[in-house]
Amino acid sequence: MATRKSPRKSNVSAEELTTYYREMLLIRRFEEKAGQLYGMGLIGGFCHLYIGQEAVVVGLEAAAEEGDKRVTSYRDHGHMLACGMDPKGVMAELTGREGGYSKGKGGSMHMFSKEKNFYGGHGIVGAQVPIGTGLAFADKYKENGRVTFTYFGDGAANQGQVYEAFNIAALWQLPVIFVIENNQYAMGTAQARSTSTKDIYHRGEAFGIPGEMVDGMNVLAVKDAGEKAVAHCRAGKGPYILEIKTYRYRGHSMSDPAKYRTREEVQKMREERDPIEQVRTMLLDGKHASEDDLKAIDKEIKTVVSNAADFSRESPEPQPQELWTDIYAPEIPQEVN
Ligand SMILES: Cc1ncc(C[n+]2csc(CCOP(=O)(O)OP(=O)(O)O)c2C)c(N)n1
Ligand SMILES: [Mg+2]
Repeated sequence: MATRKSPRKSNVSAEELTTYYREMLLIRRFEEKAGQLYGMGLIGGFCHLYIGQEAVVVGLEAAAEEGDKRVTSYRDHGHMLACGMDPKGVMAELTGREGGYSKGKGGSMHMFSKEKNFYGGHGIVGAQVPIGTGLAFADKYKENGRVTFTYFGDGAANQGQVYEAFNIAALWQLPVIFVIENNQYAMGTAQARSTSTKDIYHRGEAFGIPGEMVDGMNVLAVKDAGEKAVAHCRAGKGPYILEIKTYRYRGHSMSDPAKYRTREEVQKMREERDPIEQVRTMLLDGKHASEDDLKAIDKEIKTVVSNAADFSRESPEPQPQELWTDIYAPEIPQEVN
């Protein structure tokens, strides 16, 4: 199957394009700010930025409906923002403050929102794949028509538990979309050094799971593919695999010497394939927006991000007695919403 290079353009409204522009820009600016706060020593622990990959979550969220679920790895800030979580709560969690989504006790890799059906944030590579499959099992059991987006990386795709999850998802025809965010590197290891095949989307064939490859730098291509996968799952046909080819501009985490690729490689991707620039060009060329309109959006996003950063510095640190809370569930939940 070929990469989707020329998604439909004709029936995309100016409003829709502007929404994607705004959502991707929010992630980009938020991550840049997180990088700055990390540099200032305000964020402790690990911090994995999503810069470059914005079209993946924004495109897939455009294909999702209310009540659908998502779960991902440690590179999770973009997923949270794209599903509508509050930038203030996310940033305050990064700085370990009370106003954070996990009350400042989880940090970058461990945030959740029941309200937005965001099930983490997981630091163990691949751990979220069986979890996402389990969420889909609950939905199938309850016959509620919901779909779970289970995101993982190209590196994680080589893990055994992924294939155990594929097997059970196919056997029970679970409504789960396995989203492989192939950013071409697993820490410092290029895909070609770790993975026996160039493409990964066909890894479900042995289980009867259809898969397709998607241009992850093009938000419209991602949305199209997402809609197809969602329709497949909602029709009760079981799981679907999307291998979304993308690229991260920053290091694996904030402490990455970046010796495994050249500056030129990153620069080329930024100049030729940037997902935000692509939408910007579509908006301007199609006369859907003027330079001034886009400047106004940039300004608005800047304010949202700077308010989030202010909140993340002003919110107090958690009280010491918080060490003893949120450890065990007070009761075993009988009903999962
Ligand atoms: C089970 C396990 N093994 C190793 C690690 C260390 N580790 C953290 S991220 C990572 C690479 C994963 O790469 P990929 O799945 O491609 O995701 P990306 O970071 O590119 O988003 C590794 C090996 C870990 N966290 N968990
Ligand atoms: Mg990767």
